[in-house]
Amino acid sequence: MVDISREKLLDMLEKMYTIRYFEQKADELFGRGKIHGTMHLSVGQEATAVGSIAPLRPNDYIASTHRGHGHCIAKGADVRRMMAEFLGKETGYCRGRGGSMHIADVEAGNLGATGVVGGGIPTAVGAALASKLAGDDKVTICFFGDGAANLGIFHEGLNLAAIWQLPVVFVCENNQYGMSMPVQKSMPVKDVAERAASYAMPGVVVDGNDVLQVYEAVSEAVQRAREGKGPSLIECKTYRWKGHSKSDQERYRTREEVEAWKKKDPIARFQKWLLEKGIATEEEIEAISARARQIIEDAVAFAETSPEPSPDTIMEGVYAE
Ligand SMILES: Cc1ncc(C[n+]2csc(CCOP(=O)(O)OP(=O)(O)O)c2C)c(N)n1
Repeated sequence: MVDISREKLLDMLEKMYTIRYFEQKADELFGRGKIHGTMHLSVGQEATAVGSIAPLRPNDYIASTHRGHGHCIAKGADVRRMMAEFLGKETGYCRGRGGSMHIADVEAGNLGATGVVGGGIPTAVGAALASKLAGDDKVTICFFGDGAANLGIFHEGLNLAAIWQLPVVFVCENNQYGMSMPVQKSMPVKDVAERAASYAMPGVVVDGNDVLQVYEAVSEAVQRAREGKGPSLIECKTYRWKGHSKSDQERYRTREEVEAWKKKDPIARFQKWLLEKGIATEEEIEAISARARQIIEDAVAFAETSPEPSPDTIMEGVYAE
């Protein structure tokens, strides 16, 4: 039995539902022409975001990715401000100017999402260096994809973090593809986690669709980091149900493959476990799901009734003043 309170387990389920419903709603609003640009959905990957962030304290840090809605919600972002940002409203996190890939919430420890693949790695290593120099015991989790693990910045970041023994946990969300490129064709090794050995840090592979496995592995890594024992690399094997972004024709994978992964739904799996262990009843789970739906409905109402940015403010935030 995992060592997590019932209250926390149910909160984890609610966060997973909130992420799922947020993204499904964003997808729908995009289809109705209410959201412009593009976005990268993480439907199917909810267990990696929630399982990784649940072991953190509120003042610990995360650095996110271009597929970061789940990370933001799991770290406690205001879902109403997120939805307002998606709809380009003045009440959004970037006053409606950034869209889905630019949500930062530094007060909540979220150092930001980024459209630059691997861009969160130097940010996270820098934050961890700052924590070490300040002598506080904050830990930083750095999220990135399997594609990012083939970039120079990944190797530079892990190397420095290991040399300086920084309090950072590298969480690779291996969703099997970088855009349309399958991992098997882009890496000579089977697991990204094997690369940890080059930097003398623990490298662990977990089933990224099992929120409890993710939680346990990341908890251990967070503990090590907090005790001054340096970084770890956790690879979560998972899958995104939707295309890479809104412009993806999905010609690189079969419908059967997607359907097979949908059968490994991380939310259904966690619920089954909660029921089997007698931690929650069907009614309680339904209430959690209904609450998450309500959070999203409220967020949409807030966003839709929020003001558009005034054209007079178009130059604000472009140059430092
Ligand atoms: C530095 C950089 N190179 C290339 C791109 C274009 N690009 C955007 S997402 C992506 C794939 C990233 O794959 P992965 O890191 O596995 O993350 P996933 O999309 O699978 O979550 C690429 C190549 C970019 N945004 N930034």
